[in-house]
This record gives sequence, C-alpha cells and structure tokens, in this order.
Amino acid sequence: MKFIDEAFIEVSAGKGGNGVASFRREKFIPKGGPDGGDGGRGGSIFVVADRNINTLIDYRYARIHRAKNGESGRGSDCYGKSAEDIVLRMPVGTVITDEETGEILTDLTHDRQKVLLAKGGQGGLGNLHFKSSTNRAPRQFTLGEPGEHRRLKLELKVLADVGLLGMPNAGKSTLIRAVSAARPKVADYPFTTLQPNLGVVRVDHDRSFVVADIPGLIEGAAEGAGLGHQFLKHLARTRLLLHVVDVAPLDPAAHPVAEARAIVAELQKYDESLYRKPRWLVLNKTDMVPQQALTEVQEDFLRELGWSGPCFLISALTGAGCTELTYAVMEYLETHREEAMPEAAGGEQPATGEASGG
Ligand SMILES: Nc1nc2c(ncn2[C@@H]2O[C@H](COP(=O)(O)OP(=O)(O)OP(=O)(O)O)[C@@H](O)[C@H]2O)c(=O)[nH]1
Ligand SMILES: [Mg+2]
Repeated sequence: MKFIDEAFIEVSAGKGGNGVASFRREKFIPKGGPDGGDGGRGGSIFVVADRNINTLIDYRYARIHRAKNGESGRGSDCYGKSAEDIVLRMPVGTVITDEETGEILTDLTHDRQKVLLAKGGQGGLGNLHFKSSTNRAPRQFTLGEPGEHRRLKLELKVLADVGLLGMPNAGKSTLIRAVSAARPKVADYPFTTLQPNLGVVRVDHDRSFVVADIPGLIEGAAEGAGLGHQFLKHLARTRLLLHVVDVAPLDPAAHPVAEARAIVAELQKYDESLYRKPRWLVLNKTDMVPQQALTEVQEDFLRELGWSGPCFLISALTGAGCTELTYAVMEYLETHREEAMPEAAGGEQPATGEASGG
C-alpha cells in the first residue's frame, strides 16, 4: 500500500467562436462579395509538470478550470480572436485519469512535460470560405465547435520530505495535527501511533511539503523493545528529520537528554545513512515551562546533549513556534532540492489510510 495524494477536478475548454455571414457594403458597390470572418479558437487546457510543486493540495481547493470561448468572426474579413489557453501546474509523478472512461491521459514523468487535457473548440467558418464560381454570394457559415470537457482524477504517490522522530508521547502526532490537516490520534499514553501518518504542510499558497509521523521509538528498539524500529524504514527517503523531544515531562524521573541520546543511538543502530541524514532538534511542550525559564532550559539541554545544530522551541499544543518551524523546513527543502535522496532500498512509503488533508 502506498500513500496517495489525490484530487478531482473538472476541465472545460472554450467553445470556438462562430463564423459569420456578411457581405461587403460600400458606396457605389451595390452588391459586394462575402466578407464574413471565421470565429476564433476556444482556449485549451494543458498541464505542465513542475518539479517545484510537491503535492496536489492546490487542486483540492481549485476544482473547476474553464478556458474562455473564442470570439465570433465579424464582417469586413475580421477573424474572431482566439481565447488564451490555461496551463495547470502539477507535481512530477502525477497520474491523470479521465474519470468517465477510466483512461489514463498522462503520467507526468519529467519536469516541464506538457500535455493537452481538454482541447478548445475550432472556430466556425465565415461565409468567405464558401464562395465559389457557382455561388458568389454564399450565406453559409459554420458554428464554432464545443470545447472538450472532462472530469479528471489526479493521483500522486507521495514521498515524505520530512520525518518526525522521537520517544512515545513526545508530541509527534500533535505536531503533525498542528501543521497539516492530517488527524492522527493523540493521547497521553505511549505508542498511540501504530501506523505512520502523512500530512501535507502548506506554508503559503503554492509552497508545501509532506511530513511523516511514525510510531515512537525507545531504547532497545533495535532489539525489539516497544514497537521495534522497523518503522524507521519509512524515513529512508525523507530529506530532513525532526527529532521531537518533550522538554517538560510529567514524570519527574524522566531524563529528556538521556532519552534524546537513546533515540539517536537507535537511529545509528538501524542505519548509518539515516543517522547521517540532516536532523534538527525540536523541543516541544514549551507551554509547560515558565516563559522566563525557557532560554535556560534550552541552553542546559543543548549543552548537556552537546548539540550545536538547528534547534526549535515549539508547543505543538498551542501552536507556538510551529509556523517558524514549518517556514524554516520549507526554506531548507527549497535550498537543498538537489540533494534529494536517491531511491534507497527499503525506503517504501507508509501504508496509511486517511492521512493528508487539504
Ligand atoms: N502541554 C503540552 N502537551 C502536549 C504537547 N504536544 C503534545 N502534548 C500531549 O502529549 C501527549 C502525547 O502526544 P502525541 O502527539 O500523541 O505524542 P506522540 O509523540 O505522537 O506519541 P506516540 O504516538 O505514542 O509515539 C498528548 O497527551 C498530547 O496532548 C505540547 O506542546 N504541550
Ligand atoms: Mg503519535
């Protein structure tokens, strides 16, 4: 099973403009010849693959795409204007199926690939075209053709860009709920999440990325403790890991630094390349720490852990710091696009039901 991002849209190409029957009327020329021009072409709808787009989220909002009609022809040999085409941008990897016939119209495999989805109608012919030696004053003209209309299903196999990593109860699922429309279960007991969840994080109208929330890890996972560590395979093809740590555990015996170390150790035991993947620290549940103590808590934590990499303070519950975090992630992904992970063995995607949202 794979995680599929999907959307349903309708595309309507424009109708061609009508041709027209008209005759030249000038002073001293009592009966001029035919001069009715053709109608313009209706706008067509194309799709272009764009490697800068990661998800189909935009198409869950904008469902109907309609191109304009061509203008009708006019007298004095005037042709009607053709309507502009509409170009829809979609991620590389999108498969587009005609919902009515089940036919796959296209499978966008490479950047800038352009495919016609709905053809605009041809413009009709003006009576100019029907002039012949036997008919010098034709009254015929043709109407513009209708544009194509299709209901389409868009599907994209989603690869997570970012993976959440952490102890049970660290707040990973709460974070994915805070930043995306995914609605995984959240509860105050460990191992709430049993299956990975993916969520689409939209930072602004055309920038988004995909996050994977996986079950919690504990010390000894490599030996099967907790849910084991096989879920880490879902992170193989992500480009960035967010290590979520509960900095204000309710249990006074808990030791967040030691737990953070344990997570990293499990990561390394699982796979060296996962261990070397870019990783940021996300200190969660800051709402449980008095505001004035926050800087000190962070500094102590980083010093004790010996961490000098990126670190974010958030509260997944209140949303504090989450926007800053998602913007930073988006920016990171945009500036490190070239380092996209090669197809790694074992890097299959999470099996999930309803995960992303719109
Ligand atoms: N006060 C506070 N509680 C939080 C915050 N984030 C999560 N929680 C709570 O912590 C508990 C665990 O949250 P989850 O999101 O289920 O944690 P998880 O990391 O997904 O846990 P597993 O799925 O078991 O690995 C829940 O009771 C949450 O409401 C936060 O920022 N502040
Ligand atoms: Mg969870």
